[in-house]
Amino acid sequence: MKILITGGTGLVGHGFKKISNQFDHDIVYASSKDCDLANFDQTNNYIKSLNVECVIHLAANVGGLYKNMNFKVDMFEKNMVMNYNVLKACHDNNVDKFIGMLSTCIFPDDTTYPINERMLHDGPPHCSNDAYAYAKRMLDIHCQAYNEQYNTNYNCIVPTNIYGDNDNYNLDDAHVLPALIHKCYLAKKSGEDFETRGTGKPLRQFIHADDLARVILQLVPKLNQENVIVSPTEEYSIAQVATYVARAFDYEHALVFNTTYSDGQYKKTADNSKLLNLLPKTTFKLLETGVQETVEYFIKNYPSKVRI
Ligand code: GFB
Repeated sequence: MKILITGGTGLVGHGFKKISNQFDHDIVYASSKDCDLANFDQTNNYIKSLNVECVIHLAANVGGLYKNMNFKVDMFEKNMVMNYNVLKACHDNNVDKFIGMLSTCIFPDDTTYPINERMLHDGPPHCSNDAYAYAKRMLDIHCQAYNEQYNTNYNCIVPTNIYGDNDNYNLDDAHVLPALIHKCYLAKKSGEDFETRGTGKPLRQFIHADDLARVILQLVPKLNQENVIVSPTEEYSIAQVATYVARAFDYEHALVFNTTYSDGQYKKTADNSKLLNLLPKTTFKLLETGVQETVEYFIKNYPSKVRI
């Protein structure tokens, strides 16, 4: 297939580049330098020019808990505009298949666990990321609208917290794992405490970007107007994650928790049984192994080749 991947130079885009040789696709990796997805005419002309059969839309304005809490307008507006432009351009240029990216954080906060694909609109999301969550929920609604009116084959993947090499390690905007890796690196260098924000009690599921990319390409021929949660089953406390990071830096003794910071959502436990029905042999990298590898990547590439 000829496939366009938007956000092709980001965390998951990088994962696709590492595993795509396992598949026989002609993949175009687009970055914001190739096309401003906030501009409809540019987006439409770009997708028209490529003549692709499938679009995997990874481009998004994303960030960790604290970025979501502090930049709600950006998280809402930039994602609404990009998603609207890309999906409309896909339809206007007869792209057969679309795969968008949601996240388990957009599901209802007051719910029963584990969450599954049918529960997406059953209630308000957590207040810490409601702006981002509703923008992403509208992508699902937009896909369904096209599928019902034009019988298109537009789908969404729902990953849990993603991590891996080419992540954003900015201390304020990053997700928890890259933020802790950057902090532990700096703490060890200066001999200071390794501070984890919050109580360390919240629970999260983590998927390595390479695993996510591989699973998405395996799902491409199978998806038919549906959403699929993509996640390992295991759930870890933030304290356990911080311990894995500290252990990878051989700096466990300095781990402290700053409870003046928000914990955000306590958990968002996701049910991956639909995925395992579609792809029974799916395996995921163990978190401790993935953390060790990502720490080695960070140490090797800091500061010039990492986003900080
Ligand atoms: O990955 P994260 O920022 O976002 O994880 P969410 C937040 C959890 O990690 C909270 C703790 O419980 C924080 O208290 N934490 C500890 C830290 N130290 C740090 C730190 O230095 N930085 C960060 N960021 N967290 C996001 C959503 O929720 O999940 C996004 O807001 C997105 O929209 C993402 O969907 C996948 O897991 O809470």
